[in-house]
Amino acid sequence: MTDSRTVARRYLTGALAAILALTSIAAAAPETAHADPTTRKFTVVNIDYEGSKIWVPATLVVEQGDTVQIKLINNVPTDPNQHGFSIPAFNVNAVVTRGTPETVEFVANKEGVHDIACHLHPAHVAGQLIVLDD
Ligand SMILES: [Cu+2]
Repeated sequence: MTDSRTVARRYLTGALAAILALTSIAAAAPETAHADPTTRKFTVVNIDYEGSKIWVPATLVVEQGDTVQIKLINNVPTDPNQHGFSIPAFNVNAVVTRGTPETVEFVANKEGVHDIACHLHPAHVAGQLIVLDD
């Protein structure tokens, strides 16, 4: 005969076994919430929009720890023939001459929203590098 305490003990033992089983499944499952660091490649072009210069795309999104490779193309036909691509947070300071693409590479090891600007002509429309917390 089983009294209520025995039933309760059996129930709790079963529940504990289920929790342990679920925990071990969770521990064995591959991590999906955070991607492994990878190399993110972008091509960004300088354009002239009604007299304003802007690097397009203006917003780049990566995850913390990623290696970021950005090919920079300046084919704006008007002078000056050089524009800057600067991300001060990562000491990126490229000068891109019309017709001569440049590539910058760095590790995005600081999360947050970081300014992108032309350090030669501060009147440009600025952009952002968004580094997501990993
Ligand atoms: Cu410029």
